[in-house]
Amino acid sequence: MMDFNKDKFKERVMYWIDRGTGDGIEGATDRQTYEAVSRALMDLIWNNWRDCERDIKAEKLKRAYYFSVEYLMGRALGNNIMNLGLRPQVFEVLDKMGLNLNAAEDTEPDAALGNGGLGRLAACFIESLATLNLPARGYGIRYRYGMFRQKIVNGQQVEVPDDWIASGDPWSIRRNNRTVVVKFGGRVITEQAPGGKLVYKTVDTEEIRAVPFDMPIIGWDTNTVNTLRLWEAESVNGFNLQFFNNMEYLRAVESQNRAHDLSRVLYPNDNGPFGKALRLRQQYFFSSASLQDIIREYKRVNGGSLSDLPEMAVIQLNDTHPVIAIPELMRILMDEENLGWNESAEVTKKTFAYTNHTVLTEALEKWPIDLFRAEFPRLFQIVDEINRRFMIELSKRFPLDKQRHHRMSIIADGMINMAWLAMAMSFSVNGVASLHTELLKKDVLGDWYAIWPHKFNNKTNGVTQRRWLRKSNPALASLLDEVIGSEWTKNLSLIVGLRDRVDDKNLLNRIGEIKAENKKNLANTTFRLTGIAVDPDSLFDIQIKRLHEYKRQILNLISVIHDWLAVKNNPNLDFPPRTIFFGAKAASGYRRAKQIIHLIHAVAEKINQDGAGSLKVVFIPDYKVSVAEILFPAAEISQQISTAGKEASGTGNMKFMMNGAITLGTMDGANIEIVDEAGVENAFIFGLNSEEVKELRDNGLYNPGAILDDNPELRETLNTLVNGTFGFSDDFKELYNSLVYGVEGKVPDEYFVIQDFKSYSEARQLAGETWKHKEQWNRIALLNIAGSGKFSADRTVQEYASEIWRIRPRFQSANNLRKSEKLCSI
Ligand code: 26Q
Repeated sequence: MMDFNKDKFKERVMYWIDRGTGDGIEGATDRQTYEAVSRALMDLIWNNWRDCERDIKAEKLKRAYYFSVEYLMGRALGNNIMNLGLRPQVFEVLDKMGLNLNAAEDTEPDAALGNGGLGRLAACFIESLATLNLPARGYGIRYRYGMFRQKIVNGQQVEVPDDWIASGDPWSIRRNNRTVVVKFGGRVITEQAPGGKLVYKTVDTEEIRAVPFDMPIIGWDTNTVNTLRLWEAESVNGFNLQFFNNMEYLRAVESQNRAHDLSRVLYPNDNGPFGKALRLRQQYFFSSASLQDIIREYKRVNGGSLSDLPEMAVIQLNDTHPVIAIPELMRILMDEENLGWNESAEVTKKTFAYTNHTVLTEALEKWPIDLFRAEFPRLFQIVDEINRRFMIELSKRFPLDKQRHHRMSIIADGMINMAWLAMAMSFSVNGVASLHTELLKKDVLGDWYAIWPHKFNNKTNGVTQRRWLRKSNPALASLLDEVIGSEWTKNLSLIVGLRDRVDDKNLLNRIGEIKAENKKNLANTTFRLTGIAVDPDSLFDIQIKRLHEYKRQILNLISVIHDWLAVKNNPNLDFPPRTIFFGAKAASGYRRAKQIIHLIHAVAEKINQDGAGSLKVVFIPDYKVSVAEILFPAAEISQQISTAGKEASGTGNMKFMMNGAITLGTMDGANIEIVDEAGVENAFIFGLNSEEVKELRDNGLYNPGAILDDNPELRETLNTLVNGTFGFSDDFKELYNSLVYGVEGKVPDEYFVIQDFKSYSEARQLAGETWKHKEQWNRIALLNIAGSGKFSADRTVQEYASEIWRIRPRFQSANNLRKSEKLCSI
């Protein structure tokens, strides 16, 4: 595909090493090698990247713009080398130069510009978009500090700033020529234009400069290189010389600091709480900058009026975080482009599509009117007018239903409801798994479904098999290449071909051997990160995801305690050796989540030194993309145990599945579809389903006390939280109380931990029993791998492209086909 010349590449690497070290290759560190190779690759893709932009403009292709406050990218170098298909060549060149590619890759800090699922989904999507040659661009914020690094001190989480660009970032390019200005605050004045029309102007605003940094997004086996454009905030005025000369240094840089605050740091809470002005300012900062960028480009390509914008551009809003782009586009169209209200609203409604990622009501974004109006006075007027017109429509349709009017009002009780704003002004709304979309229609967005059912659609999430299978699990990837051919890398539906070989004992064996190797690898990493030696021959049972009560890490932990007690009381019990891995970050202000991390550590310490039943508990600190790439391939059990109805989709569940781990989970989110594809007999499913949960909740029928009366073993297990078994801590007492009595306002425990315990415990045990039979286990693993075809982000993105965005890939005309074969830059 790519015309790669080893000698030329070597020359480029030498050149960049020289520029980096100042004294040639001898003194080159791994980090300098990383930078040099990255820069040499940037040189290599440069022409393709530029041509990609040029072609899209020249052909006037409609483009999709993905607006997201989060992109959880992980490392770039290894992935880019792989997608270029150059791993062996680059390795060889470096090897001959005496440079170590693997060590160089390991110096790259993760680009962790996201919290969890939503941010990683955005990263998978843009990679798939490039691979599918779809004209698309991602927009977001270039946080100076990404997701905090997690240290564990005395068994508790401590957050450390993530200084990911301390040494620079060879993968992003500053584009000064595309700088824009974003305006905050001020006041609105109206003027009479010559024709008599009222014109709105916002004056006395605070101006911030937005500077874009572009990252190339390199597709697999294609010359398409798309762009992720991330904005950095700068002061328009630099610093104040007057103050400086007066030796008032802090005041001199005050406005500079205030500007930089906008892209200073990622908010590390992945489900509210809201109400922080800076967070809203961040959202506006990047939304406004991105819209200005899109419009500038649109005009350059199409000239003149913006009424045809929807023919060239569609904007996908990744949750409500960028929804402020909606009134901002209205403002630009009316106040700057002189379109009328109706036409502006038409254009806006054809431009935006909204993805919802949660049904948790506490996570639905609402902003206080006063805060919103102070920051964006003109946008507030526009939102108010959108709402006024919408309420008129609604009153026509439901004249007497005052309650409905209040429920659906975009502005109510002093707050602006961002999801309602998205519903009113976009043409599409989608959930991220089948159950989730159904719950949106029935529950969270039920009123909106009643008036606009046609806007609703489902797009079940997916993940990129390039990073999550080919790159992270090269041994399994090679086996797949051998058995079904390598096309699965681009077309994961072909992986079902593996099913034909389910009776091939030799193949099952090899799947087992690959897993064993990956487990050894994880055991080594675990020792390096924690000092804990785990038995690579034990069952590897893994739960890795953000720490949240609804994800029920504590259900897992209580079952661990339960098993530990059972073995202590009866040493003859035939439990298989088992290692339970946790990896999770808690939002800095989420007290209960931090208490759970504390408890996991206390339990791990006790159980690991006790050694009963060869049970081990490991908490992997600082769980992130690059560590996930080691965990998924080594997993045998995938824990997906959220309270049914709460996890919108999950995507880790898919990564586990394609790496041959077996799901131990509830009928929640995409687990349901995973079981559909793999067969229910090839997963360990337990617990209430979402309807049963709803029934118990609605009728107040959940009674943890009564369950404990019936289950003395469970009572004894829970008592260990308060009787000092793991030390005395108020944290553990509070956790105990929350499970048994619930908390004020929400009584009893709204996550039904005690309710699901028994069923979970049985499913866990069945999984352990099944695991003892290696061949049967490998068979189930194979059927999971073979069933994972649906969960490629390629499938998801293709659905977005054809059903929502109405965009087509490049290279459809003969003309373009020729271009796709064009050579690379060096
Ligand atoms: C919003 C405003 C203020 C502060 C924080 C936030 C905020 C930040 C991140 C709210 C939510 C998030 C992230 C949510 C998230 O990751 N949701 C997950 O999305 C995945 C991809 O669709 C799903 O698979 C998961 O089920 C869902 O939990």
